[in-house]
Amino acid sequence: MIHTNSFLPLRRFLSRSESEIPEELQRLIIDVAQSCKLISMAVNQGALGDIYGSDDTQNIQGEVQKKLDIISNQILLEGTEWTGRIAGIASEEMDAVYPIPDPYIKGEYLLLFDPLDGSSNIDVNISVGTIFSILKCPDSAHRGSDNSFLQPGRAQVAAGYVIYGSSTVLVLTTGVTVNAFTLDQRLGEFILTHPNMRIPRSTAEFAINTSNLPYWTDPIRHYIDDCIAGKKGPRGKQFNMRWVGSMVADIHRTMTRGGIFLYPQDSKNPQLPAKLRLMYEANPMALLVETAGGLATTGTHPILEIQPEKLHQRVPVIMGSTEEVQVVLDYHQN
Ligand code: AHM
Ligand code: MG
Repeated sequence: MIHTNSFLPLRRFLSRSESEIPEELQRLIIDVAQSCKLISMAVNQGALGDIYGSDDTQNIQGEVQKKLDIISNQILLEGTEWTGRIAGIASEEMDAVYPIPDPYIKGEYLLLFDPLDGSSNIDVNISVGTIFSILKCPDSAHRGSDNSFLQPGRAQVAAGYVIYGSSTVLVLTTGVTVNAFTLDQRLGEFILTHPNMRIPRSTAEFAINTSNLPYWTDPIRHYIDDCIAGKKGPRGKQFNMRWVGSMVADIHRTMTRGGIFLYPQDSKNPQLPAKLRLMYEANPMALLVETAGGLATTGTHPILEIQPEKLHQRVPVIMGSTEEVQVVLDYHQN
């Protein structure tokens, strides 16, 4: 009945993909997607489920953990640890690398995730998401150790996010194209709905938390001043501004209709000159954005080239439509 050429569930898409995705990687992506369906169900429960509010715990970043942060982390661990496909797991919500427990077999991949990004939006019913990154585990005596995770973003073999919004959408790349799949709630399947996503090269929409303005560096302040100056300013065009406060939602809008997303360096807290985490937020998003034809930079370095020094490293993030990101790079150079 539904077997038309345009009906392509994730599993079938992966198996017939142009880039010959190794079978174990296909299965791992499906495991992650499966866990995200459960997270989506939990998110949808809202006030009917016991998911709102905070726990009495803090993560390694000193942030209070929301109940849904912990639930989502647990769902992803339980959905992937037993499969024999991964050698270790790293998460925003866990201080150290999570070793695959006995008696499960260790596999050849490393999985990293921010289980529930945009936590501050959970209790107010605004879109949140899951971000994930998959690396090949180097063959070494210390398979799955902290060091085996410290690979630049270019080494990612797959990356994606799932947005829990008005619909649940998985956006995925294995480095060749970017494709989005909408969760069909009746079938319980992710169905290809946005093949080969491309980010428009130019834009007149920026996303930044302007309450941090007093703490930005000069290039960022000048760039935003010039955007706000509109048609009469040096940019000569009217800009629009959006800031959801969930990176997944802000990047999904950017991926879909173009834009520029900035969480730049700031001096608000000298201990934390950047907010977003390199390995499970910036890197997967940068791979998606660049594969879709956009650019991702810190302002001075391509994000995907950074050699990580620690698991929870933070990094300034500027990404989106190529021409606009290039303008920000020019502000930094001049
Ligand atoms: P989280 O992973 O603890 O949710 O924090 C990351 C989030 C991003 O999703 C979002 O872009 C940013 O923090 C919003 O920060 P702010 O509240 O400073 O605007
Ligand atoms: Mg996050």
